[in-house]
Amino acid sequence: MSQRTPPQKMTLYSSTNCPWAARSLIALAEANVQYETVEIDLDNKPEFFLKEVNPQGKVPTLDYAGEKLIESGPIAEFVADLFPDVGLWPQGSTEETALFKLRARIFVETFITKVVPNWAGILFRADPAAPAAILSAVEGFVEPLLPETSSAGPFFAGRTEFSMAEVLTAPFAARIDLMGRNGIVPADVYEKLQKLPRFGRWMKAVMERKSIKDTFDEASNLAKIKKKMALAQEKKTPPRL
Ligand SMILES: N[C@@H](CCC(=O)N[C@@H](CS)C(=O)NCC(=O)O)C(=O)O
Repeated sequence: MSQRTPPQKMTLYSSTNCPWAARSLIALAEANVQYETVEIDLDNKPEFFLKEVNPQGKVPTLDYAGEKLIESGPIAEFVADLFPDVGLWPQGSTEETALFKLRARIFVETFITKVVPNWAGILFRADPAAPAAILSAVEGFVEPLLPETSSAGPFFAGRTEFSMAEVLTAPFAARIDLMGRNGIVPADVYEKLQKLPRFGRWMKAVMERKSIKDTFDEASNLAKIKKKMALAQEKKTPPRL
């Protein structure tokens, strides 16, 4: 299917290994829209990026017809609003729609506040307790919010297509899955995650989604994850006598 042209020119300032930027990449891929990407090296930010694009120096930043939009959540919301037919949010102001949005937002908030800090615990603190904490957060908080396995689709609320619930959480789920497949999340923990009936089904479907396959550079992310973990490990090592 040919890509749709946006109403105005779009340029996304992004970084391959950033899960927040991945939210924008996924939303734009779901919308199948044309845009330009500028890869920002976060370890060596170009001067023009800080001066002309985002003085905060953060990705994602979306340039929409000259207006610089920041923050991954609002950027994804903007894409969903600009292309409502994509269905990232259900349309219409019905009670059903309002409840879907509310529940999806609770799901995203739960994922980000309960699971992501433990994922960050592996990455930035080399915390040996973090993988088990991911499992218990998913089991305790995320699993009950996902649809039953008898539902038509594996995605949030039993949908067969992505909604904003996936756009905003999939980058983190994909990175946890990658870490599981590469032994960074230990095999027993990863296996238990995969065997959770709802989450296991959801995560598998997320990884098979075209917008994830097209936007997630596994080799680059894995290398960066290993580098960050090595740095975290070094900091934890007490100085030699
Ligand atoms: N709240 C922001 C977080 C974005 C963020 O922290 N991006 C990181 C990369 S993953 C970044 O740009 N870091 C560069 C810096 O903070 O200097 C969002 O959701 O867009």
